[in-house]
Amino acid sequence: MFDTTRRRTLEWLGIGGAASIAGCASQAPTAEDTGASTSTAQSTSTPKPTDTDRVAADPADVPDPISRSESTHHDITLTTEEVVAEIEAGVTFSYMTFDGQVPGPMIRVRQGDTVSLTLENPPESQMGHNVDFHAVYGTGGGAVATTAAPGEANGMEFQARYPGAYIYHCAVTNLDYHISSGMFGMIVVELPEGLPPVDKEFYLGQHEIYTDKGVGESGHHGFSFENMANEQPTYVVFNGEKYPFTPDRYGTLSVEQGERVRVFLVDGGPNYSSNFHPIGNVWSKGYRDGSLEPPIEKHLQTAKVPPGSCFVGEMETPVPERIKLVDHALSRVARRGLLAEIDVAGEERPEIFDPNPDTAGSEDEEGSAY
Ligand SMILES: [Cu+2]
Repeated sequence: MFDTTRRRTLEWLGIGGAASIAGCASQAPTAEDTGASTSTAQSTSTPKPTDTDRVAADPADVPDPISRSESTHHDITLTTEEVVAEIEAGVTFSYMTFDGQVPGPMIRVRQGDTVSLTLENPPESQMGHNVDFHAVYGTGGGAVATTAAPGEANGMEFQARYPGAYIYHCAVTNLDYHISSGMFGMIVVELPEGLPPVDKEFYLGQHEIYTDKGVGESGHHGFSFENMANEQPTYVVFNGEKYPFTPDRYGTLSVEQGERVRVFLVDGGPNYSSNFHPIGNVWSKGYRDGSLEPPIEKHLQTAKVPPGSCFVGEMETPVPERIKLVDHALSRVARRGLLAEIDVAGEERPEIFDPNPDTAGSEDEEGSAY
C-alpha cells in the first residue's frame, strides 16, 4: 500500500535538498507551495461536511507510567490524517493531524528504549508530511527520514537517550501551517526510575488556529497565511477545539478529592507561548520545559511554556472545586476559545476553604466567570 521511496517524496514536495525540511523554512510560502489559499478561496459561508465528529484528543488517553527496570523496543506507527471537523458548533476547519486527533497520541518510553517509528501518509492525503521529534538526536529530529508523500510510508529508528517530555511536530516546508492545522504531539521519555506515582494523569495540547473569519462566525473557515504571518490567531485552543472540556462541549474532566493529578501540556504554537495556570489551584510540582530531572520546582502559579516545548505539572486536590486550566494571557480564554475544566468531587473542608463564612453576606454577590 505504501511506497517508501524517499526521493519521490522530496520531488513531490518540490524540495531539492534535505536542509529546507530539517528545520525552519527559509522562504515564505506561496499559495502554490502550500496547495492552499492565502486568503478566502477555501472559505465558504456554510460549514463543510465533517469527516469526524471530533478531533479533540481525550485528555485521559494517557499511556501507563513506565514501571519496567529494563529497556525495550517499541514499534510505533503514526498516520497522518487530513480531516474536516468543527472548531466549535457550526464552524468547520480543514485539520491536519497525527492519527486523526489533536494533539497527536502521547508516546511514552523509558530512557534507553529504542523506537522504530513509521509515518504513514494515506493515498487520499493532499499534502506531504513528516515528523520531527525533539527527543531524537539526528537530522531534523527524524523529519527528513520520515517525510512521506501521499501514499507513502517512511520511518526511522532511534534510541531515547535523554529524559523529558518533548514535542513532536510536522516539519515540512510550511511547518507553521501544518502545526497550526493540528500536527503536533508529545513523547515522554521517563527516567529509568520512573515518575513519582499519581492518581490521575491528563494530556493537553495548546495551539493557535489562523483562519479567514472571526471567532464564532459560522461556516467553513479557510486558513489565513496573512493572519499567521502577523501572529494574529482566530482561535487559541486546547486539543484543537473551542472550550472542549467544559459542560457545554465534551464535559469536564473528573477527579476525586485527595487525588494527586498530573497534567502534561504540549505547546504546538506555532507562535504563542502558553502561560499555564490552574485557576483555584497551583502547580505543586512543576517540570519546566518538560525537564523531568531534579531539582523539581514547587508551587508554580503560572508556567511559561514556549511553542515547541512542554510542561508537566502536578496538583493536590484537598477541596471540592472546579479547576480551570487556562493560559493566563486571559483574552485567549475569554475570547479565543481556550479552556479545560477539572471537577474535584468530595466533601467541603472549611478549614481549608469556606465559600460561605458566617461573617460575609453572599446573597447579592455575583459569581466570577473564571
Ligand atoms: Cu504535515
